[in-house]
Amino acid sequence: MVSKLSKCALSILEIVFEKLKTNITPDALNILSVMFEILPKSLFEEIMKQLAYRVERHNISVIDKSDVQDAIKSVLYESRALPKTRTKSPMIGISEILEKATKRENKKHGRETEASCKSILHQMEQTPQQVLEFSVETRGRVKENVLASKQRQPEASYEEPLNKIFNAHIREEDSTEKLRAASIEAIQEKAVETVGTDKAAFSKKRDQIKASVRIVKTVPWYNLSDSPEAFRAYFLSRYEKLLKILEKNVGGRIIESLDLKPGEYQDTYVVIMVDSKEIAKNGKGGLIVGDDTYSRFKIYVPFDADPDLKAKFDRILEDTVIAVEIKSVKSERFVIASNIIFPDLPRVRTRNKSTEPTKILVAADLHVGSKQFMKDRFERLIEFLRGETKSPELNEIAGEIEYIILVGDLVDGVGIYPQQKDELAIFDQKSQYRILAEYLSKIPDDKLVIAIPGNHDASTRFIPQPPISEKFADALYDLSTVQILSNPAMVEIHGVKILLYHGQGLERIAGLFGVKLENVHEVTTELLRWRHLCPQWGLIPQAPTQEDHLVIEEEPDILLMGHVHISSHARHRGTVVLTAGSFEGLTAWQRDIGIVPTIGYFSVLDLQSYDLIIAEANEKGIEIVKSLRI
Ligand code: D5M
Ligand code: FE
Ligand code: ZN
Repeated sequence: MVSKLSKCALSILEIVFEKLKTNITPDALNILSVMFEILPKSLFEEIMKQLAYRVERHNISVIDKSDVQDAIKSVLYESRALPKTRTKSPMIGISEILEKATKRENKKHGRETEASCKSILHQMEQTPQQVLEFSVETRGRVKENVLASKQRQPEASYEEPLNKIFNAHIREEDSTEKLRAASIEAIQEKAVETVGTDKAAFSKKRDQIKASVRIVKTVPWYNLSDSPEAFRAYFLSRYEKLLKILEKNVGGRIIESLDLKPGEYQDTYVVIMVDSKEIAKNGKGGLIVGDDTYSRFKIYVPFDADPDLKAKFDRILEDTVIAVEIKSVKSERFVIASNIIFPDLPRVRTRNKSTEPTKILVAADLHVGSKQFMKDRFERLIEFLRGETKSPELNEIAGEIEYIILVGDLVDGVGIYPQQKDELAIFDQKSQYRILAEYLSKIPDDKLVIAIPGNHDASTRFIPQPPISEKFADALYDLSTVQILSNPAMVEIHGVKILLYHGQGLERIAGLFGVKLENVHEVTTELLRWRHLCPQWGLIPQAPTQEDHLVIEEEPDILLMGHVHISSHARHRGTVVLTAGSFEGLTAWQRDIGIVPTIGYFSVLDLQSYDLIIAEANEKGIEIVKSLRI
């Protein structure tokens, strides 16, 4: 079997294992050799890195096949090699993946690979699969015996720099303060630097820009641990943040499960993190299993009591935090509900608006570097921003746009999913950013570009994603007109609070609710109800950071997302929610999953009047698709 490994794979193995003075069992080597054969090189290298990390961390001196399996699972879990319809099981369908790969490879390599894959599949099935890191099950267990006690673990547990493994290009850890200072500096630079002919006018405008942007939140690079303590701290942080919001919403007292005594109740609530829900056997109600910080208990939600209750029950996702009004308590561990309250936005709220007319332009998913990057359409967009269209009306709109907000997937990246190389035109991420920077440098200097990473950018593969790595996107960092923040991030422009999130998980949430992506606006507003950008753990790669940065703590006036490649707009309790279209054409992968992208679509929103324009950049130029006041 060793002979099947090519020179390259052997040299990788040698480097890794020589350095670590580790032995490798023949069956482990066997699995690796097949993985080398059937996976793209970049994925194989990630697997080797992950393995090296495990060896280092667990002090392993002999690598067994289960170590290899774990490493493979972790890496595949991060990549798109996941089966498309993953069930609730945290296990990635590794046998499915191998099976598919075998079928594919059989065509190329003939029967030998088939035999070896089969034997490996067999071996894997013999070994009980271990629980993945960051899995739902890990979370479940952690929550069960950990949320039930209020003590946080000491912070010392955050010493494993996991990101070192998952992101070779990691930057030094920055403090939020440092980032803020840097961003203010960048904006100040705009104020002093003068370009173009009308220098005085530009510099005056830049002064205004400087005065009108405040970075409310950007997530710095983090160190990470997959220990139970890390999960515990993460979920406690989520619970506590949402409890604070719920405390304002409920019109009664909140009690802890410790104080649940049998009897009837009024104006009394428990606040739980949902573990699971199901329709009760009688079909007339729902059952929720949830935790507060003391214990796990069951809640029965009678649908006949209030027609709203069924609708509310349907909206609950796992790991959301909700308040339940208690009708009665049957036993210490069984509550009958009379109402469900979501953290949500307040019903009555004054939406912030700018005191002067100013517009933001929102675009996402440029995917520079993809064969499908719609260069011509993007050039029409830049022309529009330069006020160089044939339409005086459009040029006037462009003149009022002061901020260009790009919500992720700026470039296509490299090795983001298996077989991506077939879709790539530019194979090096640094060059992809360089080309993007070239385009962005053509935008007039009196406009500020604010950009965040998406799952294709050079940041972590988990959310939250720190700002794009400077090492890869140096060309962007060199532009004083570009400000890069994390995903998610919050800025305040002219007093208007804007939450930026790439949108990872939207496709999964839509799937859970049976909503087609064309109707994504039906689920985007749900994020505001849950006050969380992706509540159900495990839908997408998520990091158990010390603090849950995905909780929507401050009430946003505007929530901007991309990712789904479909333009949408919605409004919930005064907050505008937009998803941008894409500047990437339909890829084979997207065709497979049945996505119909709105290509070349972008939005322009006035922060004073909340007039919204949805427009399309196409071969002819810029066409306004829709105008409305939102
Ligand atoms: O996402 C491109 C499109 O693919 C977008 O509509 C979301 C969808 N997408 C992304 N990841 C997944 C997974 N894992 N399953 C199903 N659909 C997905 P992009 O991020 O640009 O590749
Ligand atoms: Fe995208
Ligand atoms: Zn994306």
